[in-house]
Amino acid sequence: MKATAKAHTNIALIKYWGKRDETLILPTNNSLSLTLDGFYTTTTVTFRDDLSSDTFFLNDQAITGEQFNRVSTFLDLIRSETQATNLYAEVRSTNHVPTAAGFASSASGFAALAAATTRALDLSISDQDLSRLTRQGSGSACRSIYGGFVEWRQGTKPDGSDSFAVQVQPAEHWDVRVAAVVLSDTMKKVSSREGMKRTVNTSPFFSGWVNSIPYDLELIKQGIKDRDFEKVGNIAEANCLKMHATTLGANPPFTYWHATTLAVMQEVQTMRERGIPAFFTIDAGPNVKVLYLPKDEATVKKALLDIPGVHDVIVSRSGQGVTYL
Ligand code: 2P0
Repeated sequence: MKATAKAHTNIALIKYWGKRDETLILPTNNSLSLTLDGFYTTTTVTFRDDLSSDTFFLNDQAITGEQFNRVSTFLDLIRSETQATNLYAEVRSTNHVPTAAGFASSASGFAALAAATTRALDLSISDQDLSRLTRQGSGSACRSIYGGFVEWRQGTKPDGSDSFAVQVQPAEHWDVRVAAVVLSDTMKKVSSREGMKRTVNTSPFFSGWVNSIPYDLELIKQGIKDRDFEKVGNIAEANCLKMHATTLGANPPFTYWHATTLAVMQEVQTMRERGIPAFFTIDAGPNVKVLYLPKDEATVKKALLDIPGVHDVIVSRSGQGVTYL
């Protein structure tokens, strides 16, 4: 009863920002992401009859507290939903997601955990069911089951049975690159869970955000299909700005941006004025991700590294979905 799975993280081009059910992790809007091959987690799950509780090791360190509880609660969910075992498990994960890069390692982490756990229990489960299950560990993780461009359909049912991700286009469809711009000062004050909740509950801009999603989603999917980089980049950048605008309307208001975040955003816009198609997107933290095409890689990387306050730039191609090792 042992299996190992590998899952990549993903970057949202249409953001998931807001829950309608916090326990089941059901979102208020559809979202769309690109899976990234540069950042991933491998996880081995072993169910053992000599354990009196679950154990979790991350990069060979024993983990306790909130991080452990999220893993153990997720295993409880699989045990109770599938009735496949009542044994406890040893979970060993290795994160190849530099924490400083500002990617939520929870996306690759929960996707790899769900895949390894269901495989260790020998459950035959469709990708859709795996995505639905993974969603309950961390929302954005349900998109990491698949490679390439992926849409998480929010669904309408209260039990969440129709809330899961589907692949829009495989990684091979289009070679789009993403540069993760790592800032020197990356302290994050508001977690994405708390930030989303506060925005849903208090921001008068939240309804505007939600109402704008169907249009953005339709256009970006057409742009991806047509490999129209200007279209996809412009929609992704505008969608990110709308998400971040909702936080300024929250009570108390907050922003994830630092001074260097703005400097990177301005440099990306300057690159465009110089004829280099590059577009930014930002998650629930100060780091910036920049979308660009392969021919511009050297230019984009150099321009970003030259910005004062930028610590590193890590580039990635589009990646594959979950695999088993
Ligand atoms: C996203 N983010 O679509 C958005 C954009 C952050 C900004 O998904 O509470 O770690 O575990 O469902 O998935 C971060 O939130 O939150 C996120 P939970 P998650 O990628």
